[in-house]
Amino acid sequence: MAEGMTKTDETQELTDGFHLVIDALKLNGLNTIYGVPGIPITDFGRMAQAAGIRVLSFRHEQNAGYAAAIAGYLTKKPGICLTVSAPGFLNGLTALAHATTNCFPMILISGSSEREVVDLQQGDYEEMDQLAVAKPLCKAAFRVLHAADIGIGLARAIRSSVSGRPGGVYLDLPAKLFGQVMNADAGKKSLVKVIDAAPAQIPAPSAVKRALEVLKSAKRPLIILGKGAAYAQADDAIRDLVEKSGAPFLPMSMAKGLLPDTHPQCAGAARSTVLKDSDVVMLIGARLNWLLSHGKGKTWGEAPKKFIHIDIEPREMDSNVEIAAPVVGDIGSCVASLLDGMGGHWPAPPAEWTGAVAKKREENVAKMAPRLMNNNAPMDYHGALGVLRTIIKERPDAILVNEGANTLDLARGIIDMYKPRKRLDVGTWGVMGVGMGSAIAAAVETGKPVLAVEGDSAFGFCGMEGETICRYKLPICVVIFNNDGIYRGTDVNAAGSDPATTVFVKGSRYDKMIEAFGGVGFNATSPDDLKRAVNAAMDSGKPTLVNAVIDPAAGSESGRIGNLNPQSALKKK
Ligand SMILES: Cc1ncc(C[n+]2csc(CCOP(=O)(O)OP(=O)(O)O)c2C)c(N)n1
Ligand SMILES: [Mg+2]
Repeated sequence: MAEGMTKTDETQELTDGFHLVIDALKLNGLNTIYGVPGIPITDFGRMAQAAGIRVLSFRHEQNAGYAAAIAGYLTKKPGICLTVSAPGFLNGLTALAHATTNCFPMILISGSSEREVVDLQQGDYEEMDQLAVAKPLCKAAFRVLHAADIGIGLARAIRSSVSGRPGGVYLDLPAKLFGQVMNADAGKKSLVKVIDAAPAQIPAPSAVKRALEVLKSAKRPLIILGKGAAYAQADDAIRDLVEKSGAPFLPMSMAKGLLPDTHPQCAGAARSTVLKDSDVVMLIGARLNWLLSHGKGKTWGEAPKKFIHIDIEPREMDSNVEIAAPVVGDIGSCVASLLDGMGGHWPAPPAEWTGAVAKKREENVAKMAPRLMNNNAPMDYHGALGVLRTIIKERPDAILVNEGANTLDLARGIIDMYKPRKRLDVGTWGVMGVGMGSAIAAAVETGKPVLAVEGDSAFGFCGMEGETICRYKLPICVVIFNNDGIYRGTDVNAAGSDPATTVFVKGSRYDKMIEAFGGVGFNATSPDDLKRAVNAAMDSGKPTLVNAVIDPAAGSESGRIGNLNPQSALKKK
């Protein structure tokens, strides 16, 4: 008789830890799991699949974790990643930390070894105090020891991941828990359906009033949209606010498309001008971190600036510079309150300002245009990206995944986005290797075609998931910008022995990798080739990998952020 059971239990229907976890997930509408099987969660995966949960098996937990992270971003429900103990857990942990840094809701559920043995450090199979390891790297971490607590455990994990500022949560499920048996009725009653998991957080009316006063005082207003604004799914209200304000807006990378990049107020192509010359800056779900040069220094110019900051996390305020008007609340509620307060007649910003921004933008767009039309072979970034830009324009519903250095920075500037949450990239940390996990989750969660534009180095971190893409027959076209290396393919090792640290095998044929798994491979040496190959892939919806041959000398060190490389004060001899 199982521990904790009474005599009468034997005649009653029973359930166990396996089924309680499955039932708890389903009760809360969590119907997809991204993971890698093994002890102690292999049977759990099988049972979850049998119970109607979609369980996607990856080749490496880190990629499953990145998939769960972006699933959370796209759906506002925690993405679930499932891993085995110690090594699998650690592989998933990078993605959990990435989710937390990016404010994506995600739950890493990991099997773990026996507490009694782990705590006495007696050398259990895959022994590790996973809860302690996870804690500093996520928003919250929980362990469930009793089957009767599974419902509460998952409820705490869900609420922690999505409420307030979303983030990653770790849920530790020791092997023994899965096999624990309890009365089925009591088990059912122990489950918790989380009601209103991310409650609205309404901003104070006085904060809204203050923010509108500051905005109204602006001669040169600017609105910056972050991925928090895209996450909020308050798309119509955000568009109304931007349009009513008449201010130029600058989308951060993953906020592109919240309003189309071709919108007359979009200042994407006049970024340096608006950052330097604006006098009032309203940040919506964007943080003043390194990506915005911490709100100070050369990028932001000399003129005094006032910041209005809309964010759900009060501690974000004044994190880098003084915030004149903090508005704390969820983005949807904040934007709705601001719109209310603006009323019917909001004065347009001075035409001198909006005109100057529009002029700069047109100049920059015109300067870029001929470069995007070149048909050079081997291709440069502009020729190749010019083609992909048109393909996204013609297929605005497709999801664009993007990583690399030059491949990322140039694609971000060149490829216009037209709809919200269609651009998925490396996020706050600039992580290489998020591409395939993001592409898989994007296809699975939205059912839309995916175009993944990948540096050859970036792809190397996650390329084995090409098999996963083929196995699940996902409509993903991967384009590898193959410039033979990291940043460039031209470095030479001065010592003359091994290859230089930043170069790969020259002329590699990544297209052959996907053919090994039954996918379609193309080798594209010109923009015309690339156009044909990608259009065919997007039309067919078949797993495709295009090896786009890029001039190895075309890129620059670290793409657009070469200035972050440390320099020695010692002059070279
Ligand atoms: C996990 C991780 N490891 C290492 C890096 C450092 N890094 C930044 S960009 C990059 C690769 C850039 O090369 P590639 O993807 O080929 O793009 P390219 O500039 O050549 O177009 C690397 C390794 C990183 N950002 N993330
Ligand atoms: Mg490269």
